[in-house]
Amino acid sequence: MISEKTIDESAKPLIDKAKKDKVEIVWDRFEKQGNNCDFGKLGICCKICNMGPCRLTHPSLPLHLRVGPYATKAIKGVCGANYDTIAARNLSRGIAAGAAAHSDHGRDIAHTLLLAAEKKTSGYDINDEKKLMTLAAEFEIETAGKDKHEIAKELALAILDEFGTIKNRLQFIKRAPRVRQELWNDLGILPRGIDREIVEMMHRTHIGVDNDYTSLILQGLRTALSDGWGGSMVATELSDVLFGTPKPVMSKVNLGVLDEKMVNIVVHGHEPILSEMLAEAVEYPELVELARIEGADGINLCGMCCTANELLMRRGIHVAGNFLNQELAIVTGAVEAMVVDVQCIMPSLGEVSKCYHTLLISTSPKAKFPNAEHIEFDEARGFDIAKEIVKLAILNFKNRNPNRLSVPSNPVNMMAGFSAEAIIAALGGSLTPLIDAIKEGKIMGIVAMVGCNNPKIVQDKNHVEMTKSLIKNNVLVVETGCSAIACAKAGLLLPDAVDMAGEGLRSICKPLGIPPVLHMGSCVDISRILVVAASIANELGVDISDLPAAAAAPEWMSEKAISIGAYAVASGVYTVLGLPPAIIGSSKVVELLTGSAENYVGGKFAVESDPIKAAKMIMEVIKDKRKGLGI
Ligand code: BF8
Repeated sequence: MISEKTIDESAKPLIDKAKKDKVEIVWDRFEKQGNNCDFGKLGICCKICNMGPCRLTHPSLPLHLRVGPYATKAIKGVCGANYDTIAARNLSRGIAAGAAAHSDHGRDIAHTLLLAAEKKTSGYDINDEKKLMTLAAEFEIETAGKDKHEIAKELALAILDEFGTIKNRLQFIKRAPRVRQELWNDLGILPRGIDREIVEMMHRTHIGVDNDYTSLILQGLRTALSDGWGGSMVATELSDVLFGTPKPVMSKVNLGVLDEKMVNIVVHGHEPILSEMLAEAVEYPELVELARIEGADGINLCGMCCTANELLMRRGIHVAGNFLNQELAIVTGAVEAMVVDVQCIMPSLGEVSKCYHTLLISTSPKAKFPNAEHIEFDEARGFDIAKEIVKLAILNFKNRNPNRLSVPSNPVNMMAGFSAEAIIAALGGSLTPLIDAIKEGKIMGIVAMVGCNNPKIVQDKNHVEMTKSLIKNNVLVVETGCSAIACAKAGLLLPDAVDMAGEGLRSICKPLGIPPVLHMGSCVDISRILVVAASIANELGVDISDLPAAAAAPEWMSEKAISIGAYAVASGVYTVLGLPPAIIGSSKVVELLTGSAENYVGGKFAVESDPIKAAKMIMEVIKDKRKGLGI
């Protein structure tokens, strides 16, 4: 067990308070786990069929699992699956689950756009007409003589078709450099349909179907590509159409954004559909008045995890924290309601909220929680449901226990809102100044820092240390998800943070008034990073794999992060993970993903838990790529 749990100053006193209040939180449960399952860590256990669960012996297992009554002598599963098949199957199923989560989120946004276009919703409409028209042109939708709702309906239907399309090629793939599209096609990993790749991955990993580890991993990459260049890109683009394309915006971050004197509502999860309505509802005059009548100074809406990032990017709404902060928000005793939708929501929240007065409200028909009140969301009544939830939170204000109240002070200022469009606007209308700065060596390269928190690593430490090291070496860092929130809490998402950057990077960011670390949004918004990378590659007439660029997920934990890593690698990007995936038991799968993958797709994985060493590894790759480009 690590002795230090977090570098987040707003979280530290609340971890102590949880202990004092006798509330079990994530680090307590992590400690109770003891050592993780040794077979599981190596990826050599299989429970895909009921002849098992099977587990294989391995030289790196502890002695008591190799010799004696608890040992296994098996080097194959009952069906005959070997180390490579089992490890590749397990990893590929993780990719399919991650791709499914991102893509189902994308489908929900597309469905909301369809309902909004048909005027069957309450509260939703087309916000960014320019983006609507750009996407309509991309999907070859005739727009002449049609109003925005007709166009939006056709676009929503065309995009919903991407999930099960019989075209055999996702539309957004055309955004990638032509050489990359050809490479995917030649390798047989060009994604054909979003749902199709996920379903085929599940089919192939059923007992007795695809048993060749290379074949499994290649389909894993295709499935991941259907996420990055498919489901996630759909989620991002259509959220922009509905709610607006982000522009630079100032905000505040950490658990100190909760306000002792206000009704605090925390939105947590991923989809912006309900949270956008809540953002409207907290400003509804009758509800603001009700909050005053109930004795509060007002209503304070803030966010957790990627729902936070969605609201932050478009509205500047304050961010309470990232993945490991979710229980601690309730431990403040100041949260009247935590409203959750889907993904990365700990099942423990109901238990924790019972120890305080917090109402945990689940809203998605797909995600129900023990000890939560379920108020099902319906786009047709979006605004009314949001008002109902806000009212419940206000009426819960009086139930606070003043003796259990403790809100940290000193939230940190931050700047966010860097969509691809906002970056281009900040650069004066094109990517050329950025490309010139890269050519001149003022900016050595670009690194995408993404992914989660994980109690195996001191919260935020690796995100922050790695980012600091990279900007010092004149690398522009672009971030999403919990990584962006981690660095925001550390003050790296402020224009003043250029003082921590190398001279070259500083010389570019300072006159533009932008931070050296750009917040590009939620995890589905990694698709924005793909768009920027593809645009730079297209501008230079090269492939993405030729760019001085890399990715890192230093504290990853979710299956979505596995899918993200896989589509980054399949897009040609060197990707460093802070923790190994469960494949170590198969030397062949390890070699494929960290070695020969580069020969296939131009990108590969590396694993390094030391953030400074990981940054150094990335700098070496960036220098090599620069050499390759002759810059
Ligand atoms: O999708 S970074 S812990 S919140 S999975 Fe989850 Fe990981 Fe955070 Fe956003 Ni992404």
